[in-house]
Amino acid sequence: MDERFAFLAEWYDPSAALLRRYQLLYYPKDGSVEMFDMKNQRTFLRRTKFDEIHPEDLFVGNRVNVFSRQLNLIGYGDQYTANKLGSKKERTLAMIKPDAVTKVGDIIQMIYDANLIVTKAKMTKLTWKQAADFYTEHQSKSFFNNLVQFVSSGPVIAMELMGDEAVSTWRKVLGPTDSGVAQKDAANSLRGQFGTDGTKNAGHGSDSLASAARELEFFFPSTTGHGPSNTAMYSDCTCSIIKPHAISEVFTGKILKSIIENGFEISALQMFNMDRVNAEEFLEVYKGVVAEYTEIARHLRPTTLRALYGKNKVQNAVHCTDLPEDGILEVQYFFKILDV
Ligand code: RTP
Ligand code: MG
Repeated sequence: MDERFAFLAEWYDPSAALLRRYQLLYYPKDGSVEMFDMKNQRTFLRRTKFDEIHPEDLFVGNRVNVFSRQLNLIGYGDQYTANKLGSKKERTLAMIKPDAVTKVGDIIQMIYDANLIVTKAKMTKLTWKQAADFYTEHQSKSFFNNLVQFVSSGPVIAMELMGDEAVSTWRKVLGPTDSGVAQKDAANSLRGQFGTDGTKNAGHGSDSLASAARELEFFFPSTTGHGPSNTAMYSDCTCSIIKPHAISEVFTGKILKSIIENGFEISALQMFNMDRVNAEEFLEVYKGVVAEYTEIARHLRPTTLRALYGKNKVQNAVHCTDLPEDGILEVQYFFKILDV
């Protein structure tokens, strides 16, 4: 029998307004998927080849797109799958500190190069009090005031990272706490490249699974409350959306780097999971607008984001606002309406 991995998956069906549960089977041999409707006890999707699923995306807690349905992988379907794919997966909290926020593109590339993936992301500016709460374990240290002052001095980008041994892997990417030491002993580490000294050291990483759980809850609360607010300004802005295919093809770092190198300031940044209803609502104004930009881009503007990272007219890597006056409206849609 072909090797197969089994998952319990949930999909929110907007037309019936309910959560449907499936068993999702994946066969690595030919990259095919099969779905079984748990409630009605019948096959929902016969075994079909589906190139857009990557084996490394298959673990509990992740979200995968199967034929336009966003499935939440909520459990392993059998012991074999849990042992093979689940045992070492962890989540950790990564934070880009104010001194390295403009390096977000390189940093996201380093995250993917370390075989971790970004499952949540949000730019925020912490108040003094929030930063002090976040670093409460260091309250009694001599560097506490400096640290809190620094971390609340400008925007930070908090991310949830997932992957094998995410806690220690991410700390390895960060390098030694003191940037001076990092420059000497680990020049390619994040702090070796982007840190300045012992306090201004570009990034933070949870130091244990317990800290990771607490720190993820701080930025991305699972139940009550909203967590620190986003940084959207709603003026002189436009809305850029990196599309799902570009994220799974690992272009996020390069795209962000290019946006910054072209002179833009990223004034707000967040990862959203859009359901079909939101996506249709957002794209309503574009109905009937024919855009063949990707092909045109490849010929006329070969260095543009769509020429470099787009595949076709739908999977064109990035959305950007068409009309200047819609920029603020689109930013509001994400950062006011969807960020609840
Ligand atoms: P982090 O918590 O930020 O990931 O860093 P870490 O585990 O490598 O280091 P930790 O001992 O937890 O210290 C937290 C942050 O405090 C600042 N610090 N300044 N000037 C100093 O002596 C000093 N020592 C630590 C750094 O920003 C460090 O990352
Ligand atoms: Mg620490």
